[in-house]
Amino acid sequence: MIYAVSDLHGCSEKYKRLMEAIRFCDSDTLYILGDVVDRGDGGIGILLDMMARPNVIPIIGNHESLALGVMKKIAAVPAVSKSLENTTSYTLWMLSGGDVTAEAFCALDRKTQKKIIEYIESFMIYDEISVNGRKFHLSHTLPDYDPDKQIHDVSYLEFIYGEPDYAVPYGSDTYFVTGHTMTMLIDREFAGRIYRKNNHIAIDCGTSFGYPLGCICLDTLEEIYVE
Ligand SMILES: [Mn+2]
Repeated sequence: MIYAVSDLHGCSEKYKRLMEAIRFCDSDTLYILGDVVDRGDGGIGILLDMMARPNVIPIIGNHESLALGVMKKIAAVPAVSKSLENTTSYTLWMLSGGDVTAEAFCALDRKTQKKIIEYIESFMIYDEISVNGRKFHLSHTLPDYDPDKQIHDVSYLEFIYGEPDYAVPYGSDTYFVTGHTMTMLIDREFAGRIYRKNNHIAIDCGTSFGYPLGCICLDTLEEIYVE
């Protein structure tokens, strides 16, 4: 089976419970649509687990993008230095809940730090797959709807910071699976649940704010939730 989940935000216990709930095995594939780190303190632990699983396919989110720049600087010096604390990227990361991730990253040995950097650098920006005759586009987020815009015209920043128009179907024969925007902010009726409307499948249920972690099986469109 092929599954998709997003915005784990350091909630490593929910990640573990999800893997148990879906009985994730070697023949399965799990897409993680970004924002693994920050807010909750288990982000680095989740990344280390993901790295050891070739059948987990990571797609980059804005939080990894932000973390990556700072992680590279931290890996070049023994810890967070005073000069680093004064940089815009570090301040932005801290304002985005990166303090717990920075702390866990600094506690790692240099070799593991480098492995994590290389791993994040390998994250895809988006993927397009067919499962059981259904087409899926998977990315952290999408830009505003523009009928003239092809997917290869979408910029990296739009794929990690964009604000999709969930009221508009972006395609007639493709499901657009995204995270980044909590479903309760799309439509309050979907608070804590996966949003499925207009060929959109929005899967960030707001787990880092206490809502369940939502996961969708792309073979069956079954929704799985763990508390
Ligand atoms: Mn995001």
